[in-house]
Amino acid sequence: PTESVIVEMDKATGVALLKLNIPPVNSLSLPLLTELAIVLDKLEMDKHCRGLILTSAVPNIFSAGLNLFDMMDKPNEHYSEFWRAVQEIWIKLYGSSLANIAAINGSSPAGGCLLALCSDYRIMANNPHFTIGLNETRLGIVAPFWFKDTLLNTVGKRTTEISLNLGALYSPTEALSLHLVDRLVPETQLLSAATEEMGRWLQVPDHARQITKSMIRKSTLEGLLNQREADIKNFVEFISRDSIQKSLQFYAQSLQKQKQ
Ligand code: CO8
Repeated sequence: PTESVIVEMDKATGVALLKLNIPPVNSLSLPLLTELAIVLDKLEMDKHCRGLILTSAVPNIFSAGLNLFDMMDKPNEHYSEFWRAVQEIWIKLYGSSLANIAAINGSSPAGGCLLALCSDYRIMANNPHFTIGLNETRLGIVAPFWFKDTLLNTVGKRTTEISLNLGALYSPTEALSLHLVDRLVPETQLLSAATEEMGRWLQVPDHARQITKSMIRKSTLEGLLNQREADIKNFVEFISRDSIQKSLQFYAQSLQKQKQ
């Protein structure tokens, strides 16, 4: 069977290249989130691993975000398990002690954008067909406070206000100008640019970089850690509403229609 999370470890540098590999769109389903959590734990515990480059093995798509079908027409127990798994990935990635660079080689809406925002540095392929952003409101749903905080910490309050309210998806050039991503490179140079950038991060002694990272991100992480159960309850209550289910169904159908 093909692996859904491919990890290539460079033993010489201690840098792991992690590729999401769930065609067609790397949507974050419960099984994928569960596997990703195991992989991230292993890397975190590996004494030789210092850095993580996050990318996609699927052409033109970094990640389509959360799997819509995990949020549709399911019992509340499923919503609650799914949401706990989403929280877990954010806690692990945003709180990772590894230097983490996102090599964004395709579109990256919603949960896909969140994954990239967890990295320390984002490099995106400069292809005008790719888009990135937290577009939740366009689906009639609301990005939770910790999605908002992650964006806020990256781009500031005014850009967060505009982009979350509008559910805006940005081209690479726009994303760069808003500091949603840090650098654009031609698609063919993405991985070499990410590897080179990683070199810069690994020049800093790990302990100093890790303590600094934690100092900057700790209070944001605690925001969720202190109320995980309430956040799950809130999600389940919201997503199981008839009106929200209708919005999601409408959106899922519109994705299908675009193809016809
Ligand atoms: N989940 C499940 N299936 C998906 C998803 C998804 N997120 N995105 C696309 N698919 C499916 C499509 O339905 C399609 O299925 P099929 O082949 O059966 O028709 C297949 O994947 C391929 O999709 P496209 O034909 O659209 O592929 P393109 O290459 O043309 O486009 C895109 C790729 C740009 C990724 C496009 O599919 C897209 O825009 N997808 C939707 C992305 C999106 O809006 N995701 C939001 C998910 S919500 C989220 O992540 C955070 C939620 C926070 C919850 C808060 C609640 C309180």
